[in-house]
Amino acid sequence: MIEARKLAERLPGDFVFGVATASFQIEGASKADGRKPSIWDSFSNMPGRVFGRHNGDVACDHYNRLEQDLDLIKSLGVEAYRFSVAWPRIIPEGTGPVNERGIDFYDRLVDGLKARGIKAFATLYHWDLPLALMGDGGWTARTTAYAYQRYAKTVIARIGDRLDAVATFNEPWCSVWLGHLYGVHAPGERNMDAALAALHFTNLAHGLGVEAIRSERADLPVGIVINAHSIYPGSTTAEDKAAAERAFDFHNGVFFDPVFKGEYPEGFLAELGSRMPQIEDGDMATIAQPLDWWGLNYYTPMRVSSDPTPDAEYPATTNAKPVSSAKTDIGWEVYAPALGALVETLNARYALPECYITENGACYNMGVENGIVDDQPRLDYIADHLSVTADLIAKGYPMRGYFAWSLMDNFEWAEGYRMRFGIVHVDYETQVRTIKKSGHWYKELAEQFPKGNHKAA
Ligand code: IFM
Repeated sequence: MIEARKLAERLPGDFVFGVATASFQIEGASKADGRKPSIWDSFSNMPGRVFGRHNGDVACDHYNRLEQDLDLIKSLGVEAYRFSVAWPRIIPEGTGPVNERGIDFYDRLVDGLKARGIKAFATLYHWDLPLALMGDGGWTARTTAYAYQRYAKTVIARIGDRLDAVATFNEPWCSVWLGHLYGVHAPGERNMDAALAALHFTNLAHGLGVEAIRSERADLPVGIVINAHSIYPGSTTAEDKAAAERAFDFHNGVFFDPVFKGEYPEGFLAELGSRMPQIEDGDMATIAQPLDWWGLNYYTPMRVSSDPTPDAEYPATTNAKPVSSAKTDIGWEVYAPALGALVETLNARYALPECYITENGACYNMGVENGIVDDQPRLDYIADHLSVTADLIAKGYPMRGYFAWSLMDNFEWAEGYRMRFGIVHVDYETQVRTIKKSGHWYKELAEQFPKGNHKAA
């Protein structure tokens, strides 16, 4: 087991330790104080979409347990909390009236963080699109990008003064490809043309959001959070290497190239450009405004082979075998070196600003026994990935902080509540929170930062 103190010695004194959550996954109170449904409320209530037809009606009841959960965060010794704002609480129909009672919740949240000396990292969009916007086509409509811009401006005008950082989007890969191409996430489409429209309008919304945020608070550090994929060819054949390049463009390049270079990848455009929605003059410049930081969410590598099926749709890849036999309970390969390789590759390809690991963690479903949750594999997973992060810093990469996913067990999207990522266990019957072994270890580590507070060994 990696000792927390030894690991701390390898990280800079101002490295930020935090915990992360997202609105739909923890808040519950889905009808409270003027909130209206999001696409995840409707999706989770459709048969066959989410395991056990679980939904977000109650979740971790965080909305009603705010103070107690903020105390929990404080008790973990972390310096920062990453949360997301629910658009359906702020502008319940997506466009139209602003719901002051919804904003009040985040007002109390950021005040509660400040009162406890915890930094606030807000994400404006973590997938809970107001359902009413589906009437216009949701993310497949250009108008949604402008609705998002107004929403972003509204949030920052009210709480931006107390935020330490803001991200426009969380993991656009999921809301675009999982939501519109693979049908696994809301709204559940399986249609490349729809997905390409969602891709461009999400990227555009990011750029419009950056403008909106800066127009309200020029000094607030703005970024985007991307679940970049660490892609390996399944073999050393030229076909598989070419497949890995295509996969890079499709899974990473379509977000990184627009945001950091102002263009879509050439290979991707050659294959799918004719099916993209209209890209208007100025769109790419809007998308590519310089950012203050970016967030990396990393969990597992992606291994691909070339798909031999004739006419296979771009990127024409299939899944290749994992290299490591270690898997988490959700079935994801555990392979920490892929985090290092990913950061190196991305920095070689793009001029990136400073980076926070905004999510990293593991799904293990052990429960409470005699008051204890012994989740040693999660502890090892986090320690190994932090160790890779320390190596990256030693090589000169600007890694500024790490947020454990997640503060507590929560609604794991299509998997419902059966998959647990928390460093704190949640009993969904009683809403009792129990800090897991990994959480105690994380606290020991986090408490040593900032290092001005270091207690002598
Ligand atoms: O729970 C999710 C989170 O919402 C986004 N990143 C990945 C996590 C684990 O699947």
